[in-house]
Amino acid sequence: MAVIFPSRRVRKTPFSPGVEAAGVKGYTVYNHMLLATFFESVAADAAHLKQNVQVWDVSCERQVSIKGPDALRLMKMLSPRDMDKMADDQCYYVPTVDHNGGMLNDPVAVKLAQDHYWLSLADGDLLQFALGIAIALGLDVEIDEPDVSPLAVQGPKADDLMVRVFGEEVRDIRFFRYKRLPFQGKEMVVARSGWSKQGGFEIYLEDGDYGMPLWKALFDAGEDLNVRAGCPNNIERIESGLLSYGSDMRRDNTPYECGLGKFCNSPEDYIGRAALAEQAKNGPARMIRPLVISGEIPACTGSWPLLADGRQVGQVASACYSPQFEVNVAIGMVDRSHWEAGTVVEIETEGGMRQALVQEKFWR
Ligand code: THG
Repeated sequence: MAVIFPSRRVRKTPFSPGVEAAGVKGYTVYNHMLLATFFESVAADAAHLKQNVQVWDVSCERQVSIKGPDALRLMKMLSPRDMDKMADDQCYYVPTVDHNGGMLNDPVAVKLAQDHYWLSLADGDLLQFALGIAIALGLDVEIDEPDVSPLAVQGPKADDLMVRVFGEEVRDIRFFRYKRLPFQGKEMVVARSGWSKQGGFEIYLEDGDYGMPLWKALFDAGEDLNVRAGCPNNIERIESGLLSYGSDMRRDNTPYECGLGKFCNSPEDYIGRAALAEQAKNGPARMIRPLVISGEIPACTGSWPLLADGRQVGQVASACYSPQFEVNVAIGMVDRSHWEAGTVVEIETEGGMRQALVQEKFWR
């Protein structure tokens, strides 16, 4: 494919000079911003990630800042997840839905204060939904997209690298918790989270001017750890079952269909609650399932229908060959009639029909 032109619409990030210098080979656009897709090859990047440590420019995980006296009230309307149990230093994975229970986004919520939250977005303009509700209800909140750019440090050696830049304290950060730690005199939110199952952290850079100094400090400190520039890795995330909003699920899916029902535990009357009541009780009619596809498969650049007896029983929007597990791994949305592990279905790829087997679990 041809190159992508950055512009005011297709934004660069505070770390773009580092990503370019590291030899990025592919970009996608996510929240109107550049996101790298691979450096060496997706497979080589995945192998390196599983053994070492990588620094990922995930600035495109843009924050919606919700601040003010009514911040918690708005968060409770946006979140199917019980916000009352959220600790002051906690992050929550929060499926957000519309009035029909349809997925609008699956952000990570970060609680900065009782009256201040960030929603760290997947690809979608959730700010406009939040703003619309705040305006319609006359809520006393300020909603904006601040100059906050997450940088992920992922892989089994992430703790060792982060200690060298932020100090021993990083070891005590629990999963989906954060600490405010100084870098060159500037406090940064450092959370144990990230879009891989290899462990690691996310640093929420709150001032773009510190971007390249932070990038450089991590690479200088990690030379003997074989640190490399990386990015969310399509092989690793499919193996791990990490969902990509817009691909694996969209507004025509509910959190229950996405396997995110456990995050719908709010006692409050959030937007979409009534619409989800039936699925909360009886379960969804289709669900995200891991699949193994036989034979050779082309790159999955759209979605492939799942068929059984000539009838469509779902679709696959993420699939690739896994060098580690030596099979084609895939994430499907599969009808109840065919979602049980061991069920054989057919997949219609651009390269022809393939057989696929529904799996018990992902490869995490
Ligand atoms: N980190 C931050 N922002 C993000 C992402 C992130 N925004 C975009 C995207 N990723 C949002 N989607 C996800 C999907 C999965 C997870 C986080 C964000 C995730 N899930 C774990 C899992 O499924 O095992 C843990 C969920 C939990 O137990 O709370 O990490 O990655 N800042």
